[in-house]
Amino acid sequence: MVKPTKQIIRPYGDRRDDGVVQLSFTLPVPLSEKAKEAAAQFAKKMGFSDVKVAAAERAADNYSFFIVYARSGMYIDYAEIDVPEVVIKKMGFDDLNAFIEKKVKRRIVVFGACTGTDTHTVGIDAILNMKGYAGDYGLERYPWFEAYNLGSQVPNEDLIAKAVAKNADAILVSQIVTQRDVHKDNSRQFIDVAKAKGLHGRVTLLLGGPRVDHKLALDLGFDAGFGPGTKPSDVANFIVHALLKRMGEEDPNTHYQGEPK
Ligand code: B12
Repeated sequence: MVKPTKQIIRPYGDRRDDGVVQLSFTLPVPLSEKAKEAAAQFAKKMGFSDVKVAAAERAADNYSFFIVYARSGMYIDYAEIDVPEVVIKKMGFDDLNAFIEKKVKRRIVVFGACTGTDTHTVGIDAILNMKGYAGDYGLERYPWFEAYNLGSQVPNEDLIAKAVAKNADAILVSQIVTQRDVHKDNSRQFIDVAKAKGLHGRVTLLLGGPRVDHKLALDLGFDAGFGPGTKPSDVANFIVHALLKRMGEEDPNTHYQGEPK
């Protein structure tokens, strides 16, 4: 393989390549000049130079919040970075519905829930609910999707059983709480059950949440991962693409990088 040409990059503050970054953190001390000096020394200990404490505020009793500008001598070779990404050419609402009607010739069935002990529903609602998110319709609004949103704290087994009963094409798992990596443990358990039921490779399995990215989802055994800012149309387009691929009808023009083989 031809090695890519180096592409060295550094952070940009005032001038290109000056290495200036902005840091924010909280220290467990009341706000004072001494606290500001502690924040500056902490930044220097992290290897930064030209440290300036730009803002310091009381965060709570005995806690202070700081914004620090500082310079780093570090750089990154951007050409060396290789990360899987969901990249598909998106179709709009009407075009995608017409495309499903023409190519799939039936409604696409999707099931979603926030599973395990997680109570957060806003993320999965954003993707599935009629009203949608950020000006984008949710999957319930698509006439060519049949979407079921089971809500929060749904056991993985229940989500899978209900999805299987309706011959679902895709299952959407939302994981918001990440304390002690509970999202990873719960997601692994979901994949174990999905494998035991023979769904792996047959049903599109999607993971989403604020600490989820495509690489993590692939590593855990899902077909794709979606993080903060995901729009329902990103998910709708991905599901259609994945389904056509399984049907052997993949449109080469909508190819995305990083998809699992
Ligand atoms: C609202 C909220 C709540 C509400 C939830 C109400 C509800 N019905 O959902 C309530 C008050 C119930 C709540 C409870 C708790 N919460 Co809370 N909560 C939040 C808060 C403020 C907003 C979350 C939110 O709605 N985001 C908006 C949505 C749109 O964003 P999103 O979830 O990231 O979803 C997007 C993407 O991630 C993606 N996506 C998400 N899921 C999926 C799934 C698929 C398949 C796909 C494709 C995409 C996708 O698409 C969405 C749209 O772009 C966050 C802090 C914050 N500002 O984020 C804390 C936060 C998530 N909560 C937190 C905690 C700790 C809790 C509690 C444990 C607190 C407690 N001690 O009781 C409990 C949870 C108990 C439990 N068993 O789960 C922590 C989690 C920390 C961590 N690292 O895990 C946070 C980060 C707050 C904090 N900084 O401490 N919470």
